[in-house]
Amino acid sequence: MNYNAIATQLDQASLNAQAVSQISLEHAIKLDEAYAIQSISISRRYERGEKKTGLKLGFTSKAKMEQMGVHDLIWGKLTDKMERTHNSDLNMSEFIHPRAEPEIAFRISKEVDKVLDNANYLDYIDGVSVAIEIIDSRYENFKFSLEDVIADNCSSAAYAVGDWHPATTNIQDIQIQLLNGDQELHIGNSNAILGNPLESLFAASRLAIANGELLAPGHTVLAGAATPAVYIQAGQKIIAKAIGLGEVAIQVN
Ligand code: OOG
Ligand code: MG
Repeated sequence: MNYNAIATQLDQASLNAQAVSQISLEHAIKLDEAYAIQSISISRRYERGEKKTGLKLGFTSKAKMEQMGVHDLIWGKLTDKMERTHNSDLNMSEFIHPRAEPEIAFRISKEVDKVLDNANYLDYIDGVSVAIEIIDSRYENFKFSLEDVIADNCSSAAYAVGDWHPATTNIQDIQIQLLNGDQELHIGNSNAILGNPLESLFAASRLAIANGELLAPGHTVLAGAATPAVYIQAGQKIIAKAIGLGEVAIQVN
């Protein structure tokens, strides 16, 4: 199997906002092959000048695993092309079939050189925030196997983080909501993320160390959604809110 060709196909699907068929329908790929394809497709982005802005974890909650029919945690890379600011516009024409989900984000303050845990993590992050992640599977009908979605950089498409709050701000057992204007779309609890969203930061550090993936000051880690994702449409104002973390919004056009 030609990893390069598949990586190019997925990268082009994202660039042209044009869905492709699932790899797994034609090739039996393993997890490590899927991550190898992901790496190549991300290197295409870097070659175009995109800069890495962090890492994201996926399927860290039962709500997400059940919605998408998969069973394991996955991780992907974030770049500056995906980054949006609070209240900025998101143009539907740049995406295939985008969905939004509410997340919690961490800001790295020191290069991650060991696996993080409860005793050391405050030396490595200087902020927590509520975030919106926009996922946009490059596969037709948003359908994939675990390997397919990994190769596709875990559907990463865009994200916006709210104001950064001190790293000691409580993020455990807090309500997290996704809204369209004042209409609630989903409500969840932060502990739906691996029992405690900090576990997601710890897992990101473990994966970064194991794979030689830099997590450097200023990088963002997205912990994964606590609720299912929703398809978005032009005209919506998508807001993620979490108790004690405020809110972040994007305007869909
Ligand atoms: C894969 C991405 C999952 C999350 O927060 O669980 C994810 C997908 O659902 O398309 O970002
Ligand atoms: Mg997500």
